[in-house]
Amino acid sequence: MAVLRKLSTDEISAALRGLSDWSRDGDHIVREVRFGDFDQAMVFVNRVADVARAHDHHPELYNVYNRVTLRMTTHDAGGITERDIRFAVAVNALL
Ligand code: H2B
Repeated sequence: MAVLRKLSTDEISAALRGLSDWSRDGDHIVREVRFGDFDQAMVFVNRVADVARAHDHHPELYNVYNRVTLRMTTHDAGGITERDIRFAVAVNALL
């Protein structure tokens, strides 16, 4: 499947230029989001869970009080693919 092709460094850089607040950390793309409090962070986590179900693609999610960190990679491909970029676009649309 084409979307499961690992993107090249140049392709990842190009994708990130169009994707505010995400950065690359090795085989992941990463974004941290801060909210006013824990409850707002949890509402966001549940919206992200809906995106995950819709995309059949699942983030690594980390929470510390009002902060949520998302890390995306495609395990099936062993790196960053178009699926991760699409997921990040959908997450940004929530914010
Ligand atoms: N999520 C993530 N982040 N990476 C994957 O490789 C992955 C996934 N694979 N969710 C999906 C599920 C795969 O197992 C199914 C069959 O699409």
